[in-house]
Amino acid sequence: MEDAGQKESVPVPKERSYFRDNPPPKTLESHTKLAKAFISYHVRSNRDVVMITSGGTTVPLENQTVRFIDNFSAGTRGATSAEYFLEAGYAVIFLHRQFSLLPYSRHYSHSTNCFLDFMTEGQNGEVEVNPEYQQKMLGVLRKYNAAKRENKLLMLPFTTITEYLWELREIATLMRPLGPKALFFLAAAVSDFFLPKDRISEHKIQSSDNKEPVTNGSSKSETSAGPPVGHGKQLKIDLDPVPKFLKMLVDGWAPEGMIVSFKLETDPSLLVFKAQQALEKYAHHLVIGNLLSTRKYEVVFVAPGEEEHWIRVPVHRRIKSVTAPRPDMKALKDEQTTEQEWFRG
Ligand code: 9Z3
Repeated sequence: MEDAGQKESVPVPKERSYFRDNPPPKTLESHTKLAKAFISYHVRSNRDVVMITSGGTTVPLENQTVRFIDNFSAGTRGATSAEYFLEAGYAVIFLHRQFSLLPYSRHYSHSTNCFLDFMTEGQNGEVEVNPEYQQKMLGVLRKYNAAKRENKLLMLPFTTITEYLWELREIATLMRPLGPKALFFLAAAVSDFFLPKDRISEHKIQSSDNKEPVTNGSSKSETSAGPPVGHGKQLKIDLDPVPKFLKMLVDGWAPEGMIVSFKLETDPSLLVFKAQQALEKYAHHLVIGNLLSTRKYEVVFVAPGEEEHWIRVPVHRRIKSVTAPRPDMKALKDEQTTEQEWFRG
């Protein structure tokens, strides 16, 4: 209870206190500089710019992070979409989880083949691309080089949910001069929960109460009152909800931009409902819904005032399993054909 004479404290909105309490990443300044130059260049050339977010966001459990919670995403949707947006003439800011799939290199970096399998040794001991892969690699290489030459692809990595939100806020704000020529394509898997700065332990969380080092294979604590080494404590984690950043993006950071968000569910009966709910709550332009198990060959488009619209890859073009390792390069080729059909709708 407050004293009668005491001033009522004005609550700080959760969104604002999030950025006040969780410091920006060290890379923010350099990324902002790069993004500023990139955006100004494309404002001058009157080009559409899309910010694609891609990959999972982590929630560190320790400040010096040994353990973290992660959100599922390999970055396939984001990296593949980036290639198609570039082909459609957009400049792309690719805000991605570090070490997740990247546009163009994805064709080689995460294939079942080791990248060295694409190489062969030439007659004079030089390294060459295996003739089997040359034609396709040349096509990919040309597109990649064109994107670089024309300054149309800016890749910025993040790891944690906090880094992601800081970068998103900063870059979205920088994109404002683009007006309706700014598009946001939010494919990153964003954690709904996080551990606030003031509750994160600095060091690795210990699994036992023993504080003294073990000597000669026995611990002092084994003879004292504490539990013996090896008897683990339970770890209970109390997470806070991540503030609804989509609301901030739509209303504050990018009021003129077109915003496409993704909704990932595992329960089919929830997907469309949750997508519609997001649309009602945030009033943006499009939600693309997908289920974890079928995300590679079907998605549902949910737009304001329209019937939901499913896009499905025909059954004969689907790869057998989205999780099993691909047995050979044929499967990789099939997957790429599949994704082209997805994009063509
Ligand atoms: C997605 O639904 C993406 O399509 C996938 C792509 C993560 C499934 P992969 O990278 O997978 O190809 O392996 N993203 C989830 C988007 C998300 O987390 N949305 C949040 C929400 O709906 C905020 S916009 O609350």
